[in-house]
Amino acid sequence: MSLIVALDPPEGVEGVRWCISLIDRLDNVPAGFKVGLPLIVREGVKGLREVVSVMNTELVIADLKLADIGYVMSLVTRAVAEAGVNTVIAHAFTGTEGALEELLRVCNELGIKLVLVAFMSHLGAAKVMKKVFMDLLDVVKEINAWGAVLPATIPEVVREGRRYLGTAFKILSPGVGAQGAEPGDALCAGADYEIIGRLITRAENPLEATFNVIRKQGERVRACRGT
Ligand code: BMP
Repeated sequence: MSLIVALDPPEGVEGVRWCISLIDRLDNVPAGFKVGLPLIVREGVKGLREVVSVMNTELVIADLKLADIGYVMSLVTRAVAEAGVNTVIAHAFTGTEGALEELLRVCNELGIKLVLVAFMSHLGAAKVMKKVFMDLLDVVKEINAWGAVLPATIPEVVREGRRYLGTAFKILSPGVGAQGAEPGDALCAGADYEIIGRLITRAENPLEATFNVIRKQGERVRACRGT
């Protein structure tokens, strides 16, 4: 299973209820759920805990996009760990000494997987991140993160990331659906998971949309691998 569903409650809904209702409807079919600031800022760690308590997936990701000194990132991580998440996302660009090294120590202590953003999926990211992409991949390697976020919208970046990182790291790729990539694009380029939000969460029938995505991923992967 290569699908992670991003639960970003839209404006005007009650965040906890919105997330729980989707988790319920999706019946733990995806490999994981990712929640982030749109839920946590509005509902706090207490709301996060409520949402996490109904998940029964392999990956329970807090997408905090941490980018601070190690001390502060560690404080935040300890707070969300208490809600039961097993994976945290931080930015790679803060570097190792004084930042990610310390965060990794805390993640290891708490049994949390650390995923680092090495390239983003929106248009403007390419302009800046292209220049430092290899350096960010070096940070992923140096920290020995569990995985890296690389964009489904730019499959060459995923391909290059996979070549450089080898198979010891997971690649998680957002950008499918609302941002333009097709299900399976990133998997064909070497990603382990595609992170998908609105294509599923805003569908009239989210479970049916999930099965459609899984079917398309399978078709695309079979076509690109010639199997
Ligand atoms: P959607 O499929 O609705 O576009 O959602 C994508 C999800 O992936 C969002 O939760 C967003 O925060 C996340 N994401 C992204 O879109 N691009 C990135 O480069 C990194 C992300 O984490």
